[in-house]
Amino acid sequence: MNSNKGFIFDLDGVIVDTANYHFLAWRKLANNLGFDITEAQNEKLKGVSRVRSLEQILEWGNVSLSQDEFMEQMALKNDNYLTYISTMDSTAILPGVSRAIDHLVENNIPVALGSASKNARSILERTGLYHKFNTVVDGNDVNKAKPNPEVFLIAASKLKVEPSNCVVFEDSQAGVKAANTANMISIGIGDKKVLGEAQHVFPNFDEIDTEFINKLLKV
Ligand code: B16
Ligand code: MG
Repeated sequence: MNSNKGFIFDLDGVIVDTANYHFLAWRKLANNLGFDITEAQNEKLKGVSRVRSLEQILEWGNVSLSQDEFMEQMALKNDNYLTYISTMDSTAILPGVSRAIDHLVENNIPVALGSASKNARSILERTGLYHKFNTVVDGNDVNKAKPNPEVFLIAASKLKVEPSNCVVFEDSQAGVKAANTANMISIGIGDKKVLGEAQHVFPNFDEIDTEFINKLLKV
């Protein structure tokens, strides 16, 4: 198939349901510090870097930590998160995702990962998806967290595709904002009420058929 398009997938909440594990680990941290966080607050954390997430949570709980305590809490949160994902394998890939990625790969369309997570590479390896991506850009490769578009712009440049020819799949408000700022086509995965800024929103990948993807290739 002849196309000048590139596709960029977010990881947590798009390819695998780790968004829930991030929430559980942050909630545990907040509870240990004497307060709670809600699912609505968690929406604001999706796609946001580990450091920025902890800063935000501490603001909500009105808690201040020394630099050492801050680093300790970040490490604890990540340890808990790693425990949640320790048994993850290919069965954790969300429905419809492999079909979409395989369709793009079979048609030689460049595919990238654009995630804020520093654990992204290990999750891709665990689920057997790593080799399908032409490039992986994650939390280790960026200085500016979503909603800054840096992660997607680096992915586009590595794919050698113009930003305006890139399609981004995102489950977070911050990520949709980042894709829009990068002048990319934003596809929200989740609730339309939450991801209203995206150009298209689907509840999950099962609802995205090959015909829709082929249409995007021709836009
Ligand atoms: P880590 P994504 C993001 O991944 C998550 O949505 C966000 O909840 C998390 O805080 C962030 O990665 C950092 O993750 O602690 O594993 O480095 O959605 O951009 O794939
Ligand atoms: Mg996400």
